[in-house]
Amino acid sequence: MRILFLILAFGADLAFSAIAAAQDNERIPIIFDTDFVMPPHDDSMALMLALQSPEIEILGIATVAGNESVERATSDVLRMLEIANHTAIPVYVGANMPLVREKSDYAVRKYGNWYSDEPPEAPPGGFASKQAEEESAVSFIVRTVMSRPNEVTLMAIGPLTNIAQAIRTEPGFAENVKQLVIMGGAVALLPDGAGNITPNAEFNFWVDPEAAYVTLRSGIPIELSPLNVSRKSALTKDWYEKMVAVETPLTRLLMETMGQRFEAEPDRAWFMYDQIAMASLIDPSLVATQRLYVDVNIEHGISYGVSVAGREIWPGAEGARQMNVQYELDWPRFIEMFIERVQKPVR
Ligand SMILES: [Ca+2]
Repeated sequence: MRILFLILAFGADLAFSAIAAAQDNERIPIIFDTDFVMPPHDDSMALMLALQSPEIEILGIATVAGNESVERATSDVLRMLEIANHTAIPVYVGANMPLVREKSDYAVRKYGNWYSDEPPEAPPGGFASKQAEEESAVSFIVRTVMSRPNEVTLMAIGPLTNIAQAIRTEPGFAENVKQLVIMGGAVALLPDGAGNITPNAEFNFWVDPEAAYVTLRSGIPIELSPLNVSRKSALTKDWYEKMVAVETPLTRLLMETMGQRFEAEPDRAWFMYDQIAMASLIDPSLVATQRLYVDVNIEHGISYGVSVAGREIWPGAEGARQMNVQYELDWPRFIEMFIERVQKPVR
């Protein structure tokens, strides 16, 4: 009888271990590549969603210049990991400048100089004591993908400079990436396809058009989350108030950094961008997609950095690849999931 009990107990223990292992195996290993800035910027909310989602395993975070300098992206993301109690996740510093362009026109226009010329301002609560790794972002991305062939998903929600450099550094890189989710581009073929930095160009692609061109043509399986799907979102004051109704370190940060925005403009609705790209990896049924060929214009002129999509290859787009292009969003289900995840206790 005692032996039987031991066998049962041991068996049950094995069964529990098997379940735990299965759950662990089912987590999607990702590299989070970001031009991170604290809220109200979208990258930070996309990272909150990833950190609070049991389906996702973040292997490391790579920073890149985009919204702000790579120094600002790095110091803000290090601080966010402290606030979210995830300091074990390594952070790697990536590209400080686009692949080809000397400087970002955006930085020069917005700041009057190249934004790395000045040190970043301190994030909420001050600079983190956690430090970035010595290894470069490109080295980390290449090493991780090549050591786990067809297992790693890249979540790229900034300019694609690091990803393009990884593609060019290692000839076998592209064929060993499981999937690449990109927030970028705007597709005129589908509704809501205007640009947001020039009349037709989306910001991430426009900051580094050559990197977007290299990446989209690389052959990596791509899930593209363009402005067309971002524009199906509407973060209003009502949703914001629901979001911060439960107090956690994350919702406190959202209140500190987003609250003023809704007080100043209570009737305005805000788009969500990177958050949707991240959510679509957790639950692909939140978005509708079409298979389209997508290419990026790298000719200097009025359409520099513009993404163009077609159902067939068109003259000049020879070599463009087909990818999943998101164009529709189940907004209520998306925002409810986002709020539920952000409100969970910080582990
Ligand atoms: Ca971003």
